[in-house]
Amino acid sequence: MSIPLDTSGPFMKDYATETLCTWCDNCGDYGIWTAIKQALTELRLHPWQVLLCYDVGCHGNMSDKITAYTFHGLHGRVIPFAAGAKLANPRVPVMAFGGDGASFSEGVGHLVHAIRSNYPIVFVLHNNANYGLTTGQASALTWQGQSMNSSPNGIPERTLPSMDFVFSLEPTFVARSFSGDIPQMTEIFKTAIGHRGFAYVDILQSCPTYNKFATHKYLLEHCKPVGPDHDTSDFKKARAIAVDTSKHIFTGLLYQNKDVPSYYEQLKARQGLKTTAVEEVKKIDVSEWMKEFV
Ligand SMILES: Cc1ncc(C[n+]2csc(CCOP(=O)(O)OP(=O)(O)O)c2C)c(N)n1
Repeated sequence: MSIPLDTSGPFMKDYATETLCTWCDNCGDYGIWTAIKQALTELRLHPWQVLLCYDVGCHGNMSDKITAYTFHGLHGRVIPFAAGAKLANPRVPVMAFGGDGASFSEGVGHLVHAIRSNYPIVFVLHNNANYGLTTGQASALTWQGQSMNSSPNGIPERTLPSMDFVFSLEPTFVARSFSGDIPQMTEIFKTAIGHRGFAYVDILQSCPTYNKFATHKYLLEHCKPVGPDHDTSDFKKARAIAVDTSKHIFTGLLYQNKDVPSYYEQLKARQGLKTTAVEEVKKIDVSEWMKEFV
């Protein structure tokens, strides 16, 4: 008996582009890129049904290596772009991607308020613990004492405890994976896209060129998926296992609260409306105002 071919799609190849990848050999961005395409395909989302927003950095160069609606913004500013787009058209799943440099220095204020506001978007942290694109300067997440290109004698500051910081803001969704685990990342992205509010996804990303401490091998040896008994609704426990990486780095869906309404759901002016803001502005005739600019 022959098996009928599924011709309905979408397929991984629909997300491909002809642009050559310029990431270093063995860069963790390859794994993250693959998992995103896999997750969107498994959710049966077509490239024209999703918006992928990129920050500036090595990871940001993914914006032209994937077919979808993509947006490549300014360094540290991906969250406001992504949130704005989602609020204008909440029917479209929106994912925002940022490096640890962008997200915990330049754009840290946006991250704080995105978690506080519970914007209904997915945020993926490409956590390679350095500023990759500008050739390996220390970020707030570089391990203390590590010698980096900007600080050959080792960085003096404490490493920012990013997970504790995120949990202190009472997030509604926190997951962690590493760039070598494509099946786990795929599952996490799928769950994150289905989350009601702001989904924070920390991907520990190997950077073979500049990060000589949290290497692919190190991550492979230390990352440990949470077991089936892990209670994702237990905030205290999730925070504790997220923060304590002394023995294992626990990965998987760490915490989810499905009861907190998203920012959009809280907007009184949007309640009960069947239309989106994008549809509504189309009905406004701006031709008279535009004459001022001619
Ligand atoms: C406001 C601003 N500050 C600094 C830069 C320069 N810059 C471009 S990419 C980059 C490093 C990006 O590092 P990260 O955000 O961690 O992403 P990665 O390259 O590691 O993926 C920097 C400092 C910039 N473009 N804009």
